[in-house]
Formats: sequence, C-alpha cells, structure tokens
Amino acid sequence: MKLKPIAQVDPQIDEVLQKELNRQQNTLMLIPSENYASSAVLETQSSIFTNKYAEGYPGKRYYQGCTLADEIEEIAITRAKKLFGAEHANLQPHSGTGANIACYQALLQPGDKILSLDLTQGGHLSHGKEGTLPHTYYRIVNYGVDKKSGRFDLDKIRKMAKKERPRLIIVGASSYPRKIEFKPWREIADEVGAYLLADMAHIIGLIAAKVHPDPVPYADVVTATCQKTLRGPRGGFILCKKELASKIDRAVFPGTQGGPFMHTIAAKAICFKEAMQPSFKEYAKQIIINCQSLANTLMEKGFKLITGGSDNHLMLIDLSSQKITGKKAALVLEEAGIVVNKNCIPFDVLPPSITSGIRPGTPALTTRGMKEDEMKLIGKWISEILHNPNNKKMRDEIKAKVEKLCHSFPIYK
Ligand code: DSN
Repeated sequence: MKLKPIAQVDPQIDEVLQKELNRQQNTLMLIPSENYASSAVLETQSSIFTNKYAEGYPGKRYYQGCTLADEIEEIAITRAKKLFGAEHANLQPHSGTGANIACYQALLQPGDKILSLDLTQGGHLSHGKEGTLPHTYYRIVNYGVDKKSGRFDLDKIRKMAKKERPRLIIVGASSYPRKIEFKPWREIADEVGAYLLADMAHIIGLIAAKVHPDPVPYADVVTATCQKTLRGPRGGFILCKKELASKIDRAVFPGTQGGPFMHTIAAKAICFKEAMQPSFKEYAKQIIINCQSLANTLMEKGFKLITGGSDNHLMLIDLSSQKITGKKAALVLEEAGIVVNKNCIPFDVLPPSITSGIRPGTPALTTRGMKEDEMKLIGKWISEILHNPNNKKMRDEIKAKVEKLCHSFPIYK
C-alpha cells in the first residue's frame, strides 16, 4: 500500500507535524504522563484498522467484516492478561477517564458514594472533581494525604471509610511520588463492603515490569492508560476478575462508548508485547533510578520535595518557600527547553491555574537512553533557572546546552 506523503496532500498540517517532531526532539520532556511510543506503535496507530467499525466484542460484533478485527483484539486481550496476570481484560476504553467512567457504570447506581483522593492532593479529575460527570451522578467524598509526611495515612482513611460507607474506594493518583501497597486498601474496602478500584494510569508500566507492588490480586478492577509509563498508544484499559467481566464489558460497550478504535487496540497489543521483553524491565528500573537521581540533585540544591523524595517515576517539588509559583517555574523552564507541568502541592494555598509546585518525571528521558549523569546535569540546570527566574541570558545559555544534550539522545533513531 502506497501512502501519499502528507506534505503533498496538506502542507499546512505537515508543517505543524514537522515542527512538533522538532519540538519533541529538541526539548527535555519531563511531564511524567508523557513518553515516546515506539515506531511500531506509531505506525500501527495510523494503520488500516482506522477504517473499521467493530461494535461489540470478538465473535459478537454487530457489523460484518470483523474477522480480522476479532483476531487483533483477541491477540491484544491474551497479551494483556498474560502481562498483568489478570483474569479478564477490556481494551476498548478510549482513555483512562473513559475506563474509570465505565467502571462506575458497571459497579454503581446513581447516588452511590465514591471515596477517592482529592485532586489537589494528587488525585485525578475523573475521580469525581466538581464539574465532571462522576460528580454529577455519584456522591463524592475525598481523602487526602497527611499534612506532615505527604503520604497516605491509612488509619485516617480507614476511619473515613467506616464513617462514610462508600460503595467504591479508589486508590491511585496522578501526583503521588511513593510506592502504594494494595493489601491494606483491600482490607479497608472489605471492612466497609466497598468495591476497590485501582487507577494505575501513571504507574502501570512500573507494575508491568514488576518494579512496583501489584494491584491485580487485590483490586476488583484496575484501570490504566497505555501512553504513560507503559509507553504505548494513547488509550485506556480495564483489568478485572472473571465475575465482573460481563458487567465491565457491557459498561464499556454499549454503556459508555460506541465502536472501539481497532487501530489503537492493535497498537495496544504491540505495547503489551514490548512490555514483556527483558529490556522493558531494565527500562522501568532505570526510570526510578533516574527519578531518584534527579530528586536527590534537586534536594541537594535546596529544593523541598513532597514526602522528601520519590519511589516511582515522578516527584512533586514544593516551591512555596522559593520566590516562584508553579506557573512561573513551568514557563521559565520551557524557555530553556525543559518541559514540566505546574502542579498543586497538598494543602496548596494557590489555585490550580497558578500552584505552588511542579511535577517532573523521568519516563520520557529514560526512553531516550538518559541515565544518572544526565539527570544530575538537568537537575543543575533546573536549579539554576528556578533560583534566577529573571535571568534570561542564563536561560538562553542553558537552552543551547539542552539542545546539544537532546541531539546526543535522538527520540527516533
Ligand atoms: N493529565 C494526566 C496527567 O498528566 O497526569 C492525567 O490524565
């Protein structure tokens, strides 16, 4: 099959695509939810399956012409179950948020109570923030982290669960830098008769590589995304026990979605295969080593980290004692080619549009092949820029060094 170059068909779009490729190549991507998917994943996501409608599930489709779609989805399901040791996998959710909403649809009635982590203390919008669909249909109660340690206080969470009697407890975060052990969460859920949902979107790659505790034996449902530490295509998935399989499948389709993205499911199959390779385990280990190296460098340079460090792929830097907000920090770092996101810290006094923190992470830099030496260098640059936010000359000099470093670590060889 010969594809016409985009440059010939639509030069305007092609120009933006080329610029984005250059941006990704020439900047240091430290947003912990981003990564560089392999060329096989990219190619498959733009493949011929884009054209196919396949509402339903393998062997039970509503349209003709689905034999090969069935084959792809079955391969992907088999791989997901093997990779995570799960009894059932649904790979159709278009996103992590979609996966969570489908689980609510499967397990809850409107008005049921969800106990989840507060967004401003590390949770996620889809765990029931005001203005979202879950907040409209369910009663949301939030737990937080301990003010002093920045970590989950399980005794407090247990007490809260006993008082609130939620139907569903969500464990999982988008800015929690520490390991999570799932057994005590299962115990709390059992004590109050709640389902346990583990939202593993951020750390699923670490779980696949067995460098983080495994939620699959403990949670009723595990939701995740493929594009973060798992380094696959954009999209979500759900793992669950056999007993919940048909409820979950019906909640995804037709409960909350129409036709599956078969091109993305094919790419998910590829990323599961990639994650089974020994090299992926090495990669995941190095993500954590790099994160700790960057965290230590920044702490040596006087930065305060929530919880005092990191066990996973991200850290949360508390800028409240520095003379800079999260918003300004992210802006000046970007001017030097260092891309991070501003982030609320627990008990932040600034709004989410400003914040007192940033949330750097190492999955993407690790994919490029960077190691501890590069982390120390990048930590030094971050420190210099944040300690001198009005020094444009310094930023320009660091930007040139960033580009040189990026040149030595191409994103696609
Ligand atoms: N927006 C993602 C993140 O950056 O954590 C979560 O959906």
